[in-house]
Amino acid sequence: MRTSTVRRALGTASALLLIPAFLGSAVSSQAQAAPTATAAAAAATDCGTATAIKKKLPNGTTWTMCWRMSGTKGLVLEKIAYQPRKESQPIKVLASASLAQVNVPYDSGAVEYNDLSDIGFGNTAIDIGAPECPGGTISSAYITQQERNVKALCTSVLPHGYAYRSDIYDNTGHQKKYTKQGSDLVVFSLSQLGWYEYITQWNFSDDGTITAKVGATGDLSPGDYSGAGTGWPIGKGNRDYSTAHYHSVFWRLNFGLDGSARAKVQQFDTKKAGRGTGAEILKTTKTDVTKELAGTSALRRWWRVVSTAGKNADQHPRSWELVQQHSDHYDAHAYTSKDVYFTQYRACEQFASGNSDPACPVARGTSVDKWVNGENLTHPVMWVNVGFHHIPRDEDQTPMPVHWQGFQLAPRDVTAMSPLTPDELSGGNGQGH
Ligand SMILES: [Cu+2]
Repeated sequence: MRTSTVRRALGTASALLLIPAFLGSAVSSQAQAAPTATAAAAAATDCGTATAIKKKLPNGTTWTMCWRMSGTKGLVLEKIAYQPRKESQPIKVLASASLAQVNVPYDSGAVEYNDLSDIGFGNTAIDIGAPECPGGTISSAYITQQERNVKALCTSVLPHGYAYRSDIYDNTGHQKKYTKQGSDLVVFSLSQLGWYEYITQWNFSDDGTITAKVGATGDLSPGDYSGAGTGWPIGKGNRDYSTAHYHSVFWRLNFGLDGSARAKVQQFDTKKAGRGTGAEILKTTKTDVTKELAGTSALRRWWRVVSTAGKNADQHPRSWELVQQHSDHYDAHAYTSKDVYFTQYRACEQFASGNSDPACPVARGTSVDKWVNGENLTHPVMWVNVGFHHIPRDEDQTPMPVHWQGFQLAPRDVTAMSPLTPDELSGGNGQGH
């Protein structure tokens, strides 16, 4: 079969797409979390009109943050802090984190969508049903555009398998097995834009790793069929070619490392430097990124944001490393042709493209590539672009299996040892090993 035989119930989101006049007003609308019984808790953690989340995971790590729904950006997380088991205070990581654009151009050249700035992930938020949030808690937010409370956020704790495993000998010569299972605090929201449904998800692991990802599911658009070359035959024979397209997803990360907006950015590259006795010699060099940067991924290249305000117990500055897996960036737009941007913070710069905040000078342009213009980087904002070129397949017919794209922030020297290390091993093995 093919997807055109399926009809989606005409919910709010589908209706939005049919009414072009709606689009203009959607851009400026901001949904706010409704006042609830958790208001007192929010105030206690200084969330303002947002709502607090505080969760202690089974291995002792506590994550705290505030959440709210923006009409355009969807789920916005603020004041994200990480408190490993033996830390007396939460370690502040991010002042805010959210999506910054979802750009979907079709290979046929017929259409292109900018889902955040044109339509909005919060405006199109849909209710999460209890079976979709197993073992978790569903929280509501008032969505202005829909004039109702939407069951917009699922918060749960999910296992993620091995944290570690090691068979080692102790100092009496006895072998001992250390093994631990890890878990994540998982928060997600759902948005229904036309035929697609997007899952905006963040996993906060007990070892400090933050995983941001967007899942696309729902249905292939029955209106976007083309021919061989720009589409893939779906269903019987070679009649219906579902058009290939890109999903370029942007995230905007405003760091507040150890409570300070000031942070440093560094790029690392590893290159061959000759031949050793048994293998190639690889040398890793560090480049301080002191000015705004539009970065391109490469093998053996990575970036980190380094705290100017906090060190771990080994006197290493705390930092968070950007871990990008595969990304197929779309090179037809300047702003989608890079993998990461670091720009000097400006409050009016919130969307990677279609940034129409009147507080931003018109001359600065409306996309993130334009904002990289040589300014000193003292308060860096990281924009992560992860592209996925989706060539449909028979299996993608309704309901389309979720395809995910995202990145991670991994702690690098945030604590002197992993917070999951057993106390008896916490003396470390780095020095004099
Ligand atoms: Cu797709």
